[in-house]
Amino acid sequence: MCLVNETFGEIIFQSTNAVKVGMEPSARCTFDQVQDVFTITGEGSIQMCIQELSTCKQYNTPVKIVSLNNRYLGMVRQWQELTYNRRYSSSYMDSLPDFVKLAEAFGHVGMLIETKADVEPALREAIRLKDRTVFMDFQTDPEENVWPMVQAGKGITEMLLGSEDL
Ligand SMILES: Cc1ncc(C[n+]2csc(CCOP(=O)(O)OP(=O)(O)O)c2C)c(N)n1
Ligand SMILES: [Mg+2]
Repeated sequence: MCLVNETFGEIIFQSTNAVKVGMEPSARCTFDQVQDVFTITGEGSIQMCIQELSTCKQYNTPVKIVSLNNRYLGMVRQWQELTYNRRYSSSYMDSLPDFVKLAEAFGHVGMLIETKADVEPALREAIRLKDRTVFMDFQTDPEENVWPMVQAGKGITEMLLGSEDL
């Protein structure tokens, strides 16, 4: 299994790159165990390269897209919550598409995952669908924060490990 993640990355590059890994035999050969290519993304990031669903169709690349959908540009929202007293601006996503229909419109499999109990079965089903690109729309907590973080202007030794450090 090859995992491509977006942490600290350039969010367009991340998902586009997953398609490339799925597509290129030479990239596959560098990891002889690569069978399933998963990309873990957010609903904001994936929309910056959603056209790659067409590339997946054209080149028949069975990428599995794990989209963690919190209905926010989460990293931006977190800073606005902690530093700007929840004055959310341009970080909420109140006009999201139906990602299942969107995936299906491109000729792929779309799944909506709304409960904890459905997480593992959805992942197993995606792995079972070997030759298909599968878009998994996982609904997550809109205000869950990511820790640790270093606030603007603070040093690395002032890192916040959780909300108890605020
Ligand atoms: C091309 C590009 N533009 C902007 C950013 C800044 N940025 C980092 S995370 C983020 C929000 C991502 O939102 P989403 O994909 O929904 O992920 P979440 O944080 O909600 O899990 C943005 C805009 C970036 N990393 N790359
Ligand atoms: Mg998000």
